[in-house]
Amino acid sequence: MEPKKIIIDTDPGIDDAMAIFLAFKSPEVEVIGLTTIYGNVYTTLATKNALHLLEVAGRTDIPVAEGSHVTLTKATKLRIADFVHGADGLGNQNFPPPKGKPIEQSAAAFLIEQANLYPGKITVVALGPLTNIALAIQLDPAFAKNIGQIVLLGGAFSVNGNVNPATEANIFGDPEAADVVFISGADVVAVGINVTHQAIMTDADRDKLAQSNGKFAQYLCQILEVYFSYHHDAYAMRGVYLHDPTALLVAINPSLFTYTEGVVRVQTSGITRGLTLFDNRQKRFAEITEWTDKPTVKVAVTVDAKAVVKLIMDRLMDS
Ligand SMILES: [Ca+2]
Repeated sequence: MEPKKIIIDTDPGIDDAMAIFLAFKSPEVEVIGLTTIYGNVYTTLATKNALHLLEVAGRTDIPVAEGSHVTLTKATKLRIADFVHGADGLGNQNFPPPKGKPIEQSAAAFLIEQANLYPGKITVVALGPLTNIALAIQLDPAFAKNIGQIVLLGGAFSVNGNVNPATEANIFGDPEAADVVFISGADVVAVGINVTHQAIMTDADRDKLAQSNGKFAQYLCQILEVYFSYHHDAYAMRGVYLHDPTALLVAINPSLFTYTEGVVRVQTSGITRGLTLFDNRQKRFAEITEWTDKPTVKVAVTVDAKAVVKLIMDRLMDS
C-alpha cells in the first residue's frame, strides 16, 4: 500500500519533535511538508525549530512553509509555553541555527496548493493552534473538501483543560480558528487531552530511550529534561504526556482509538474561552442551537494507551 501523504502543522515543541521523528520512522506515512505556527514558541522560532529538526533527521528535502504570526482575528498577544518546552522550545539546548530556509509560500498557501494537487489524498496532522488550517479554509472554499483528513490535537472533551479548567492549550491559542475548522465540513478527527493524558512516557521509559542507540532517541534524551520537570511540578507525576505523537498515531493506525461523532463548537469569549463543546445528541432540542445543522466531526474517546506508548517507544528507539 502506498504511504499516506501527510503535512504536519507544528509549533516545535518537545512533543512536536517526538511526533515528527515518529512520522519519519513510520512507513505508513510520507511527510510531504511541515507548516509552522505559534504555540509552544512564536512562529519565527517554530520555523527555525522545524528546519533544525529536519536537519537532525537528515530530511532537508522536506519543505517548511511558515505559518501565521497572528491569530485569525489578528491578535498578537499570543500565549506561548516556554515554561513547558524551554525558551527555545527544545529544552534550552541552544542548538546552532539551521542552515535551511522556509519556502516562499505561506503555510495556508502551501496547504491549499497540496490539497489541490492531491485532492482527497492528504492528511493534515495539526499539532498546534489551528490558525493556518482556518486560513486555508477561508482562502479556498474548496479546501475543506479537497483535504483528505484533518487530524488535530486539541480540545478537552468532558474533562478539565490544561491552560485553565475550561480549555486546552492548542484550542486556547486560537479559539476562533478552531471553531472555523470544527464546522468547516472537512473530515476532522479531534484528539483531546482526555485521550492524550492516558499516553505517558514514564521515567523508566526515558531510561530505556537513553540506553538505545537510535539517533532520535539520543536527540530526545538531550531535550526531555525540561519537559519532565514541568510535568513533575505541574502534575506531580514522574513522566510526561505524549500529546503530539499520540495524535499523529491517528493518521498511522486509527484502530488504536475509538471515536464518537457529532458537532463540536468552540467558546470564543468569556471565562470559558477555548472550551470545546461536543453535542452528544442525546436530546432533540426544541430550539435551534449554535450546533444545529452544523457538520459533524469525529472525536477520539478511548485509546489503547499501552499499545500507543509501545509503538512510540519502539519506533523512536529504532536506529
Ligand atoms: Ca505541538
